[in-house]
Amino acid sequence: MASQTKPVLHGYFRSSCSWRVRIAFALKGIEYDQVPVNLIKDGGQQLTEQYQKLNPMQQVPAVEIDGITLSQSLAVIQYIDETRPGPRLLPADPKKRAQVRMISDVIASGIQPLQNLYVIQKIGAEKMQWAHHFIDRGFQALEPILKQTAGKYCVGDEISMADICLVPQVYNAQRFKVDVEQYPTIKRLNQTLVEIEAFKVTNPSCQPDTPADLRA
Ligand SMILES: N[C@@H](CCC(=O)N[C@@H](CS)C(=O)NCC(=O)O)C(=O)O
Repeated sequence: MASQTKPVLHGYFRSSCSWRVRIAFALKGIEYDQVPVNLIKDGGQQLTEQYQKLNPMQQVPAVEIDGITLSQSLAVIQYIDETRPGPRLLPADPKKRAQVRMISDVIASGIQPLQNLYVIQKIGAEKMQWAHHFIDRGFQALEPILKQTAGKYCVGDEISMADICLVPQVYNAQRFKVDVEQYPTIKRLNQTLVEIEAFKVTNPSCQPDTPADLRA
């Protein structure tokens, strides 16, 4: 049962996983509060004992919603979808739903964890090349998958969790200088999606914790 209290998103403006949740809230028209967790400042506020109580994985996002605390952006998105009205984020058709989950998993399990901050900090001097390699490798797999599944959006013509995962991952790819031109389907989908209001208002460039020099 959805409570009247606004959900609270503990996140970071530039975290792709936090951005996924912001997009889901925006697509559903759900008001929420944001509590910034700066992943860089003070050695990383996600590593504090206090934050660890919210998410033992010491990562953002963590979401307080309906009396529970959830981490893992895909679990949050699916919970929102199952408990709130508004456009479906996972299609009713089982085949399309499986395709949405497949694409979301390629990104959320097969790409993002390999370029996550904690991992690349461990890599050290080679971190740019490392992240570039794994995003590029992931996109080489994602491009033919999307070629098969995409219509206007990642799976057919309805926006879904797959689109929610794609846009923040393309943003990360650009940060790590991956040439998105090599991936025409990914590029086309991203160009379409970034023009949609729910993706625009949740962009890292305009969040409460976006530093002045990165604001657009
Ligand atoms: N599977 C998790 C991954 C969460 C995650 O990797 N979060 C990143 C930011 S996108 C993070 O908090 N990194 C902090 C760190 O690596 O120390 C999810 O989907 O929520």
